[in-house]
Amino acid sequence: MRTDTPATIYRQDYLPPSYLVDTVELGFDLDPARTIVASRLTMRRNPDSAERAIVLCGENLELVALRMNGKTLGKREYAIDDKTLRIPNAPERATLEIETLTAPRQNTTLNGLYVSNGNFFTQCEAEGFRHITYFPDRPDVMAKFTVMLRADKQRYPVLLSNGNLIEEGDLGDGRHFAKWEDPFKKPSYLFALVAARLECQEETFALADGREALLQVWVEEGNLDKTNYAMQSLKNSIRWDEQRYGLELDLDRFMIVAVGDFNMGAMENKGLNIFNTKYVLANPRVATDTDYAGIEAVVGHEYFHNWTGNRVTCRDWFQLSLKEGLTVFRDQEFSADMIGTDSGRAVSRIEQVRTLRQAQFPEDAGPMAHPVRPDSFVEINNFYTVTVYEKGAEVVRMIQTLVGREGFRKGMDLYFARHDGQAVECDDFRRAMADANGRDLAQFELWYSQAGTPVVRADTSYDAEAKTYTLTLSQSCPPTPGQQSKAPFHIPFAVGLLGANGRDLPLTIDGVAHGTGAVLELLEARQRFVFTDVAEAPTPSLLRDFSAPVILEYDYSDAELLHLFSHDSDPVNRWEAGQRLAMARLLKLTAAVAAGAKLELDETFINALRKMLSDASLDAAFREQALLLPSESMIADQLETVNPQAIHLARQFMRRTIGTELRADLFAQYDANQTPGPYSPDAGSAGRRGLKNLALAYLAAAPSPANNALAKMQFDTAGNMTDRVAALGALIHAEAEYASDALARFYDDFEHEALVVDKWFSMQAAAPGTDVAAVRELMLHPAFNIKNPNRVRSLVFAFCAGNPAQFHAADGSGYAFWAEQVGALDALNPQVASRLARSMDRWRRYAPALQLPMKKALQQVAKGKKLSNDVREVVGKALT
Ligand code: 0A1
Ligand code: ZN
Repeated sequence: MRTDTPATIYRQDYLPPSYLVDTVELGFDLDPARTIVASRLTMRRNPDSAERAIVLCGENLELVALRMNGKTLGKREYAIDDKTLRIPNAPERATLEIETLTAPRQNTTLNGLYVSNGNFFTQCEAEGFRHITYFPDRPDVMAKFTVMLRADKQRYPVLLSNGNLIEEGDLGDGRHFAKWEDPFKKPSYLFALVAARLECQEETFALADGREALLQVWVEEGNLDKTNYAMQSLKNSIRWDEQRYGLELDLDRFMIVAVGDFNMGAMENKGLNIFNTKYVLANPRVATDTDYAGIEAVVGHEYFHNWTGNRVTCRDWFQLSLKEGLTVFRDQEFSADMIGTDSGRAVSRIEQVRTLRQAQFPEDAGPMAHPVRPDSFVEINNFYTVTVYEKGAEVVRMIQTLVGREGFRKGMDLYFARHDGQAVECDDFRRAMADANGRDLAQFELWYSQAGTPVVRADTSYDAEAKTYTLTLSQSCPPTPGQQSKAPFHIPFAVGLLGANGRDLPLTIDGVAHGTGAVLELLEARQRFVFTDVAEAPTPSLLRDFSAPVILEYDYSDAELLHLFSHDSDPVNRWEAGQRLAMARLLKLTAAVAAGAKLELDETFINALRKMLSDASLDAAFREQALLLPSESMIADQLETVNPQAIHLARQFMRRTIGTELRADLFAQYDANQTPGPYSPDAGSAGRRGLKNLALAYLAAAPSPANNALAKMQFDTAGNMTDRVAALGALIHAEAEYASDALARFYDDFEHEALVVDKWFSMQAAAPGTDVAAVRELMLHPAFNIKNPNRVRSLVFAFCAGNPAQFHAADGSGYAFWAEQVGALDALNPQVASRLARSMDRWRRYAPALQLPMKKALQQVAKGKKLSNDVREVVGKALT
């Protein structure tokens, strides 16, 4: 029976599986219209369960045959509904043989077995395997898989699955087969198959223990010129995990396959990672520096899952952050180590902080707020969130800050020693870290169980006579859905004190010298820390390196911020000081726009930016970060009532003023940061391009014939995609005459590169001049395809989530468009629809004139007849 209110699943209701599966033999007769799946499961009763029935999950399957221990089961010997197959009174040991039918070509959800551009792929996390065959589809059931694939040889020359290829050959009748065996037991969500016409770049790679592994990157025909960077990133990942964590590749063969239709970034299936093309394909002609960085991070991420996720997996999906938070932390550290300099490490930290503020803090303050380890969900696919991933990574990072790098490694070693081959909980990870280091991390558990972003308020006083400096920290955390009051968190709080000369002062706390930086541990609601022998009234540098994912409140004066912006030895706080200076002004400007008052920007601020821009002692990448303004949505987050147009105008005014006032300096930096010679995506070159292109963007914000000519010149002569899109963006934002020609030319040049066409759509969708009507027009373009998630993200998401001033048009047209698109997408792909639905999460914070049409649009979606659980949960929570 389907009801209107979908069931909520609670973490506390966890029960162990009734039966365990030792081996799985799967046979696939692949046909896009009608694929036959034969499964043979050897099962035994779980001594830890009181339940006597075998319970298998299965959805959208046609059951053809069911045998137990060699005997066909009669209709009365099992019960079946649209989600479950139950065999009551099953024997202690059972061999089940199940035959089912599915229709992969009809599968537009991209979940389970589906067809993309004529090729077969699977996506089984979190609960996709149940769309392929009946199975106890839960991560705590781990089994050994053997897979036989049969398909037409011409059409599907490549047949891949997890583990090792043990046999292949012809079947006659134009079909062929391949048999794969995965030596490691795994949960069903890590199963994968690919049957396709593909080509690969391959290499053998020497592992630390002397074994050799075969590495392959599989792509569609015509893309072998874009696989080098993914292959290089894979090799770097393998090396890094060996060196930093002593973790080796445990397979003889490791494959990456790129697919153009994919709901997420990539998937860590054992030995057969399946990737969104966006995170595999790159060459200088089609990919930007950001794309290259994304490939390195995601290749690393999926590879690192082999240990943190696959060898040790999750007991249940509430534990998702056990693998995701830890693996994001690992990929962040990998990327930072690949840059290899302190300054580069700081830039990656700054980017992480920006993501948190841009996406995670708003989530934690909205209707979908949930703990890193959620307590309940309706649809697990809605919980692949920035909270589980990025905040989860921050939680792991804080543990490392508390126990130190070496202590963290000891904790990891103990974690694997205890749990290799198991399905465990977040608590098991925390316990391993605590036990390996003799630390009490009991209070730290609250980071997993309490939602919301803590606010830490700092107050300071200097006693010149006693030469003491007192820092008082108080913490609080706002209520979140289902959690009215919060207990104090265990917060690592890194600090330094700057003298008037800009240098760090030595720190002494309770008679103990701490060098020039200390990590304080805030455990109480309010705690005092007294620094002694402080020779002068210092400027405090608080929450260095963003040592905890909190909102820090401190009444910095402009003078203190300017001092930190010029001198702080912690680059993250140096950047932060600049962000605070900019934010204060952006908020004033926003109020001025709304009041119709005159807009002004002080010279002190402009001069600070000028100095930063031209400080050749600093890396270009850092200067770029320091000159980037807080985004419109970050500004919105600071306001009680959001007026998106006022925010946009205020920020535009600041950008234009920077472009005007710093014109000469921007031109100078534009010239100074050229990267002659062949393109290389290394951090140094990317940083120079970043600063150069930021200079171009500021110049374009203050359009003039000379500025526009510079953008045109760069567009016409660009030797790589980074420079080309930067120039095109500048032309579009300057509304330069040449912009439409440039857009047309860009399309003509890259019409056959899907990922570049995505850029073409998204640049237009996010442009200030693009309204709903223009987006609707773009949707009629022959290259738009609502079934392709990348394309939908590049147009519909880029507009609804990335163009706030237009999306929130006063006439409510943006909201009506949103409702329409959520509905249309939901009928095809609920996961994608549900993500789009989230762009209205924070509707209550907008001015009353916008709130009403937003609420109406949400209600309209909510009353949709055939709404998926995915979308129902999101809009339901938004309206609660
Ligand atoms: N585990 C993957 C993310 C992922 C999750 C769900 C998917 O389909 C619904 C696909 C991928 C990762 O963290 O990379
Ligand atoms: Zn992951």
